[in-house]
Formats: sequence, structure tokens, C-alpha cells
Amino acid sequence: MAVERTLSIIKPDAVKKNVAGQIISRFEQAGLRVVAIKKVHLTKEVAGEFYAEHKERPFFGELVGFMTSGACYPLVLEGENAILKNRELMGATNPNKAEAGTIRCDFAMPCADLSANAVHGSDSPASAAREIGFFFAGEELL
Ligand code: 3AN
Repeated sequence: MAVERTLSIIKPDAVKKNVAGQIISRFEQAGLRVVAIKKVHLTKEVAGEFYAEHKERPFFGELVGFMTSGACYPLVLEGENAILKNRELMGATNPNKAEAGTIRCDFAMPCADLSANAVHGSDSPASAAREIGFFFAGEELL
């Protein structure tokens, strides 16, 4: 297995619930290391650019509105198989369908708005590279 890096975002719903630390603990307990983290309040322009691949989807406006509704924590995780491991820790996109013990089940339930699903996670090596570079400069990755 290769050591990989992936981008996670602890989304505004989880920050408002004050569970960011508990979510980071899940990553650490699974053997992932935080190599960079920052707290940001995204603008509509930045959130729209980050989620550009979803521009044509009907939920795009809702997603951008939600991601700009409060502060969030983008963070870079590193470890063996980090991209898939993070996706497994997150659980299904719809928290109502996420398995017990996953971050989305434990921290985003009940969920009326699918944008409010506690965390984002890169879904491939290509998106991890783009998304890490979107939020962090090379010298911030320690
Ligand atoms: P995931 O985050 O599980 O990779 P994607 O990439 O399909 O899911 O969707 C990106 C983000 O768009 C999700 N994290 C979620 O917040 C939001 N989203 C996906 N589907 C919907 C939907 N039907 N309604 C509202 N937001 C959605």
C-alpha cells in the first residue's frame, strides 16, 4: 500500500456543532496524520470554484450557499491508502444512509439537507492533488 495524501473539509455544520476535534480523532485513530489544517470562511466565488465539477447539478446553489454559511476546516491527511481510508471513515454522501460508526452517520444525523454532511473527502488521486493545491501552498504541508 502506498502512503497518500488526501483533502478533507470539516464542513460548517460540524464546526457549528463543535465536533471538529472528535472528527479529527477519528482520522488519527485510523492511522491518518494531519499534515496541514486551516480555518476559513469561504466566499461564494471560492466555494463555486472548488465545487466547479458540480456546476450543472441542481444542488449546486444549495451546496455553495451551505459551504459559505459558516467557517470550515480544510485539512490534509496523510497515511497508507489515505484517499480510500478517508472515504470509508466518512460514510455515504447521504448521512441517512451512512453506516453506523461512520463520521456522517455519527455527526450529520438527522440530515434534511444533503449539503450538510459534516465532511468532504477527495475521491481519487487526481482530485486529491487538485484539492490539496486549492487550499494549501507547498510550504504549508509539513
Ligand atoms: P461526496 O462528498 O460523498 O463525494 P459528491 O461528490 O457526489 O459526494 O457530492 C459533492 C457534495 O455535494 C456532497 N458532499 C454533498 O454535500 C453535496 N450533494 C451531493 N448530492 C446532493 C444533493 N442531492 N443535494 C444537495 N447536496 C448534495
